Amino acid sequence: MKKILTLCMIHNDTHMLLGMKKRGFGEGRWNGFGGKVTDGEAIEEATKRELKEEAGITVVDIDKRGIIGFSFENNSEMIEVHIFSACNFEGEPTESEEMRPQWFAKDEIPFDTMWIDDEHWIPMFLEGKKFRGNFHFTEDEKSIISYNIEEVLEL
Ligand code: 8OG
Repeated sequence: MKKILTLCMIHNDTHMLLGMKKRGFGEGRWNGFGGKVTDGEAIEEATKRELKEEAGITVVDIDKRGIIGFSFENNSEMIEVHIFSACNFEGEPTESEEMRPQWFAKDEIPFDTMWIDDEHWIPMFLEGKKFRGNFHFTEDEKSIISYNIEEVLEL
């Protein structure tokens, strides 16, 4: 079974907006904003909905930048995360039950407190590249067993 998730990285020339995940999957880590695509919902629509729910902001233009598949040891479920970039938004980033937003300088991204795969693709993201990859994690989500990530021209 494959679950589709969204992830939107909000950024400007110098900074990136991340949220501290307060509960659930990925709790205690800084991340972009996103979540599950619900039945009948387009992926882009879900991306915008999650930004509104988790950070209180509205985006109009989003640009798809990556697709990464995640799998975990002893778990048959596959996760496919569709990663978007957005530079303009309306509203003030606001803490929600799920996320506490904070701006980080692009050269001070807190990789130590993020999903460990992020250091493999966020640099490509910041260089403006599109990418596709897969990561296979240990059951405790703390180590990567194997991975591949490559730049692509089209998604
Ligand atoms: O609905 P929920 O909050 O559980 O969605 C999980 C969010 O976490 C969703 O935005 C996708 C994102 N996510 C993963 N795995 C990883 C990962 O390895 N790295 C990053 N940066 N985000 C991830 O599900």
